[in-house]
Amino acid sequence: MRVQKFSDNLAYSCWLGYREIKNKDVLKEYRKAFSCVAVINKTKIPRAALDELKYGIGKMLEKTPRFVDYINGDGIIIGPADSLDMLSSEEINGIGGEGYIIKNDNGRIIISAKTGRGILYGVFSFLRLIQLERPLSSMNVLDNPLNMLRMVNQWDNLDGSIERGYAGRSILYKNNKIVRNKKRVRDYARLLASVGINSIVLNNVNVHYHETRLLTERYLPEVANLAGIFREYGITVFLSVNFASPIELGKLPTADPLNTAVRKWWADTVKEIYRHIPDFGGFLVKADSENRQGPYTYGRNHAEGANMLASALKPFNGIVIWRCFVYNCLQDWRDRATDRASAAYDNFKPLDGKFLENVILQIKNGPMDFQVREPVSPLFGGLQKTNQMLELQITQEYTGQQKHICYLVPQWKEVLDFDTYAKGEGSTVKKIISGRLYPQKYSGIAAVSNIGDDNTWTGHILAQANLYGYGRLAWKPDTDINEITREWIILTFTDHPEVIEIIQSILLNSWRTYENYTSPLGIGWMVNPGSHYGPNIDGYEYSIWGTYHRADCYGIGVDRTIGNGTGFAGQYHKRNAEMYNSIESCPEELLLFFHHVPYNYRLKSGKTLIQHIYDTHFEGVEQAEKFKAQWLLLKDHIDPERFEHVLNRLNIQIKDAIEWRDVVNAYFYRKCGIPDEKGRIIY
Ligand code: GCW
Repeated sequence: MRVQKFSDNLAYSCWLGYREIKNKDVLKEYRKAFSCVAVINKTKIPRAALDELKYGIGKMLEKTPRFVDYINGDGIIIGPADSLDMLSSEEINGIGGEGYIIKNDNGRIIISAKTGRGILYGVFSFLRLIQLERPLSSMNVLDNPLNMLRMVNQWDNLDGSIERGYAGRSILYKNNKIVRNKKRVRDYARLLASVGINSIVLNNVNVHYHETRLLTERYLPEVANLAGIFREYGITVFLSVNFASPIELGKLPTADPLNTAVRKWWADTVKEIYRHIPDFGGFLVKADSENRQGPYTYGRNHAEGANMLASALKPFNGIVIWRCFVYNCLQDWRDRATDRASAAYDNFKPLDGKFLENVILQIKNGPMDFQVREPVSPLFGGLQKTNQMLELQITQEYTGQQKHICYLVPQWKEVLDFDTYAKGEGSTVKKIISGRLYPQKYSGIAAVSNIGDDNTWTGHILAQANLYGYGRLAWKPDTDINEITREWIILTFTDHPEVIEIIQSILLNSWRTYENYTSPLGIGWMVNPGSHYGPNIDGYEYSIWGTYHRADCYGIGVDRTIGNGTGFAGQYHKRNAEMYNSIESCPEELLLFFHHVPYNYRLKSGKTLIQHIYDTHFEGVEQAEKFKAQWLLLKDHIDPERFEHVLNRLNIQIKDAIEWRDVVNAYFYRKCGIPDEKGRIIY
């Protein structure tokens, strides 16, 4: 068997660089133990798994293992669980559909699973253990993913642009065609599979002219080629569809979901798709949102819309992922009663239980839109009879656009751990989306990807950690984030203790740092309209988008309380509703999300609100400067290319953080006239 070659470029290889093992003793032990591999029942083992095993071991041990038919003594045995006699029935029963086992059987290493996906995940996990230099004796893992769907959403357009992409152009499309050279697509599939991602949506949820035609004969053969590549890595493909397709493609006068001709058009179209891609996953739909058509266009509700597509997909076991990001984007800023935060719940809660079993509602983590800080969407815990999945954003639209370091894994972990109290204490989001709180036929987690054709994939080397961390959390939301972070650093850079400590400290402080110099206490926004980058406090204040801070000369914040405010707090279950409703018990990091607060209000720290705003903005910049000082200490431990890359990005971060600090502080100083207690310069 030949050895598949992957790129040696360090920035490009991300966490799959497979560095040589430096520790002589470990290397010796590994070389002895992993010199040959026996593959049992080869037709059931994905080619990609064997390629990876050979390549990864070859690189880390500088010695390619021999592939043999059987082994007597040391070696690796890889095979389907039902073809191996070294696994106990208990072990076999413990392996789920996509899980795997790695077992040290008297020195021999067994890698096994019940499916091709499981085998792939087992191999990637095994290679990870080697890179982490885990002792042979501890190589015993039985691991199953907790979430069924572990998905990425590409917001790629056919012209090669990426909506909210900060890492170059699309790797999938160029000039309204699917790329001819698909090497990069394969490399991406490999990266995703290495962290357990099992599904991908290939195009932007805003489906424009050309993307609408992905469903047609013109593109389907090439979509099928993409699906073939992802399939090799155990990844199912989905497409985002335009609700108005029957009009645009089918020349029908309507896209009304209850219209017979419309239903037939979708059924025929779906049939065609499955003719090309027999294991096609289904559709992702953004409907009645930000000027897209949807069931409301025809006076129907969202269950009627989603169920129509679900009926078309049902015969092929396809699913509809229906987004809950539905709100009025033509609001009047003068109107204080309408609250965008309430929209998803208002639109979908009344439909709980009305969706077909192959529909999943995809819910953004917060009620607004991927801000640096938001409460968790009350739809989690609100919906109790509907399949649901969580939508996160890996691409850093509102969190520094991959110019700033903003490690989002801690934010996601908070979301997953949030207790909705829907069925009493312990009704966490992670339980809901993994189908452990209510029975759901389908559930899981999706995130908007942060990659493009940049050599680093993510535009910022340290943003690779977000993609990695997303996959690891999606696999098992209980994983300790310190462990994920540490793992990523070792796999990506080195196991040198100082490097681990410094990068870990930078990453784990970065979300708070970004929050400090941008938007305080859950208020969000205050960015330049359109680009969503750079400070512009009133950028959205008098606009149609429903995203206001309501600052005046006395105070700031949106009153979302039950009595006096918009009532949004009342969408939560009692315990959370009460917590958010009272200014005393509302967690301070969300204070301005739920309350309009005077500048001289005293926070728990004893500081006034305005002093807190000044202080955090100064601190934020200082922290960014500290990141740079810390990074500079790593010069001797990191290759020049990646070292310089991060340094350049840090310089941009500091410069832009200063701008943010000064604009925000100046704005509030000018509004309220209260000087900084510490007498620092505010312009
Ligand atoms: O945050 C907003 C983004 C849009 C995006 C939309 C959505 C894909 O600014 O670019 O459109 O959310 O999630 O649909």
